Amino acid sequence: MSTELNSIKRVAMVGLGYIGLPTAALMASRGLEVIGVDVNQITVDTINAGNVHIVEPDLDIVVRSTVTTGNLRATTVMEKADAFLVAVPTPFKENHVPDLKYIESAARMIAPVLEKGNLVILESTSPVGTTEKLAAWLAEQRPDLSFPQSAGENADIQVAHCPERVLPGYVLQELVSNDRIIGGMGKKSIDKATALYKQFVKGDCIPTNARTAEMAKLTENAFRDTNIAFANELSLLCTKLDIDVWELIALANRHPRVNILQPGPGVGGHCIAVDPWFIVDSAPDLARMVRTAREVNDSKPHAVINEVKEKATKFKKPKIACFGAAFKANIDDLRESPALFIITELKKAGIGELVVVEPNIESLPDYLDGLALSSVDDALASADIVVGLVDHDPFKLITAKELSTKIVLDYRGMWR
Ligand code: SAJ
Repeated sequence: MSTELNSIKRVAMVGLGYIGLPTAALMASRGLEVIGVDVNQITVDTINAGNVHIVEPDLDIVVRSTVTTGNLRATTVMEKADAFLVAVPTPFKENHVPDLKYIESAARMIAPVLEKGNLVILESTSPVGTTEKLAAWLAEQRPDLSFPQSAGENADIQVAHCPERVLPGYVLQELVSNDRIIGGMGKKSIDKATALYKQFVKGDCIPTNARTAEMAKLTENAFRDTNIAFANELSLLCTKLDIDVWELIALANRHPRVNILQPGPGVGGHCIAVDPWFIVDSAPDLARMVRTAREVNDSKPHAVINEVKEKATKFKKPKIACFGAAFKANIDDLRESPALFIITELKKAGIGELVVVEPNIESLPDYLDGLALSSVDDALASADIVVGLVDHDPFKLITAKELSTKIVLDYRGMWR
């Protein structure tokens, strides 16, 4: 590999969240000098003290060791670097229109310190065309430098999109083992980005252009969303037809070419429930299946709420225990959680007495004021209706005997 390609020694990671921090720590553990840049002073202070602000297996160990060796340092102020990686949120605004304001402000932070020879990589999941927008925002602020959209291979600054594709709960492992899509704005950016990722990725680094890389990431999550929507639709059909949906899917999946995912109380998190809308927004008339899958999955929590309410009518003052508030099993992340939405709506409805069991968090959000967290045993001791919302490992240990006197609504198939 040429010296120019190996010239990345100092990396700035913009955004120290669920993706940025593990990636920054991993790169630092491979000997790169990594500056983590985040707008949140508390996040920066926490990391510089060798601690972490998110729950992810082994992340605390890697952060502590790389902060101790000095390879990882956090700051709120942008500094010069050889490569800039952007891992900021890409949420949507009203009507599911993508909101690129965090990428735009990352561009504003990076532009003043850019120097000839730098590489800028967008890792955030983004609508098609965002990498080109990022390059345009940088060019606007630095007319003294050339960028790939106008200067191609000879540009002073190279720009690429290398989407993250790691599963929360397995981030450090998947950052190394997953294949990485390297979507460049030209060959030189692909080569430079590949040289950087090769320092810590064991999977293949697969070259493509930036637009295809953007769409590939959205396609992966839309595929999963569609498959889960199919499972969720089956669960509604099975309730009506008096069939056990878990048994049905297990049987269908015995076919060598069928692989249906699992139904649940809805699809949550900040990826699968968001990213397909970026495809819909780019071509609303064409993305009919992607939109319908989103609508099916978004309707599932309402079906759950209706079912709980209906069961509750059997009691004067029902005691309802909700098991799980996170968006999926064995994590602490409440973002876009269907379980939390269901709990919130049940509380608003004011039916009976509500308790929540969520072993991965210390307290519920403030707006659920008055709702306390309960232990598994206390909740089981008093509940008339047990609602299984998240299949956390400790919940799977609850026995049929413990549930025998309860009305059980198991939306994860963990107590069958
Ligand atoms: N879910 C089901 N049934 C299933 C699988 C999942 O109801 O059979 C639900 C989960 O409970 C959760 C939601 O779907 O509420 C999303 O969970 P997930 O585990 O499918 O995905 P995420 O959001 O944690 O991570 C996804 C991953 N994408 C794919 O598997 C295609 C991950 O690889 C991406 O990196 C991540 O999105 C991302 O950052 O985009």
